[in-house]
Amino acid sequence: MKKFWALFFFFWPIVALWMCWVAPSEDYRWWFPTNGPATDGQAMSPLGQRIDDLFYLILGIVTITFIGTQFGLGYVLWKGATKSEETKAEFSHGSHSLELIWTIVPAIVLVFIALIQMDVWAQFRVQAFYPEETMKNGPQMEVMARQFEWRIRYPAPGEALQDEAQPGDLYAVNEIHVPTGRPVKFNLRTDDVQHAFFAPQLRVKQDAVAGLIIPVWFEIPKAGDYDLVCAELCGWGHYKMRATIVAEPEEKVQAYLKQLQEEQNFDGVVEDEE
Ligand SMILES: [Cu+2]
Repeated sequence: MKKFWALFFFFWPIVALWMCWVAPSEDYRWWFPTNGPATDGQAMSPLGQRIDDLFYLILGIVTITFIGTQFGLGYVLWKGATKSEETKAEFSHGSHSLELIWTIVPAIVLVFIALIQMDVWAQFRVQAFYPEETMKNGPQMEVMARQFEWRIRYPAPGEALQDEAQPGDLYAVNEIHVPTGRPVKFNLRTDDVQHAFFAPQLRVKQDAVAGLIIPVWFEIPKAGDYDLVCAELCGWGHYKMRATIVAEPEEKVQAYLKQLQEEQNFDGVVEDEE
């Protein structure tokens, strides 16, 4: 029975190794969302791919640590299990050098992770590091989260987006049209409680906080429909806060905005054809 427990703790690192090996493989892709145009679980934005790389790096570090500690535990158990009944127990006051090692090594690993993710973090969250294009073009639209939908406000074609609603603004609900192949910046706001903008395939997640206008950006190289959901439990209709991000060539976005403008300006009067 003693040996069983030693083997038991040897067994789990092997399972962990196997899981970390197969999880990212194309057959499984357990870690990441697989719906949308990408069915293979790949991030659909360049920055998202870098976030995934960080995830896998940390997964690797955690796996190695887990295997190390489990084997250490297994070794000690096995040693204890194979000792004869007569062997007396040894009492130890610990090892100073061991304690130093398992303090310094994790500290180095944590500092390493902190440093290596800084660049991605800055690009994702710090405005000064956003792609230059997003600074030049300004926000393309406002995404207003409210119980329980996403309201999109575009400036009138040719105009710049203002924080306050303008008479010529164009509105849409639960559908965002963005051009492919270049960074798109928008202002995220909430009309009531806290919500969170979550586009899983793009690896973009940002809280919408009452009173704040938060600039967010992403880039989608491949045309297609991407999911947008609310990732903050915001009330009974939280589950209904689903929208689509339609990534398409610039001309199509312009055509969509033009159509939106026509629909919005339509006064209900149809000219008689006679
Ligand atoms: Cu919500």
